Amino acid sequence: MQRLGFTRSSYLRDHLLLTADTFVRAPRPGMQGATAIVHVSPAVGAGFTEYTAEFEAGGSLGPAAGQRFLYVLEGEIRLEGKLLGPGEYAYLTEGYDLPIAAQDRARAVVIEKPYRALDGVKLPSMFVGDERRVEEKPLMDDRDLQVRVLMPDHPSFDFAVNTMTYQPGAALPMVEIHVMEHGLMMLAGGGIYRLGDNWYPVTAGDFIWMAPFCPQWFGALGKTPAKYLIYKDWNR
Ligand code: UGY
Ligand code: MN
Repeated sequence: MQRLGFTRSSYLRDHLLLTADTFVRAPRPGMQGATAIVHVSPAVGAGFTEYTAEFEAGGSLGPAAGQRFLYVLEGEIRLEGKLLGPGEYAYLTEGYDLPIAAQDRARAVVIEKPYRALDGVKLPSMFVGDERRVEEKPLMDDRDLQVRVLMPDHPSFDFAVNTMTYQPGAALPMVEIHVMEHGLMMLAGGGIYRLGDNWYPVTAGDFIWMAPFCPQWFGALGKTPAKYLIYKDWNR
């Protein structure tokens, strides 16, 4: 559809909103039968890379730029003989080089980050998980805003990935301003995201990057819950 130059996508110094109409697909080195929509990378000053990988049947990923976290959106991904379906995820250590391939067509969010070791702290190990088995915890006692922490709470890990689910009308209790940066994929529903001094309508399929100290707030709108997958640098 001709949109006469209009888009909700926006790129400012401390945040980036990318909507599906502006996605550009290109393979990452080593991908076979797969392509990537790179949402954020060190090219904008981020400390990590996040992309959506779109696989054809049998398609596979190439080597990672550091550690890798993979969250399946659609279809099934095979890894070490296990099949990961929607809501399942894997954390892979730096240098992990076993095949990661799709059964049929599939889509996954992939986060890659060079590892920052801490003196005296043991290196992390790879693991797989299932979001549905992770206990929900209310954010600051708000039962309408539930958080699931997908990575172990241990200093070996230098980043965190959570899902946050907002009932319609639920909102972050404060405007957050913090040193951590975020990569955020809207998985369901929508609402209004405040980023810096701008308020954006956002919906499932949108991606947001927030630089360190970017003022941020979200309120869920509509009749179904809003949910996002959110990365932050952590423990360093
Ligand atoms: O974990 C976080 O910093 C989270 N509450 N931020 C956000 O949802 N924008
Ligand atoms: Mn935050």
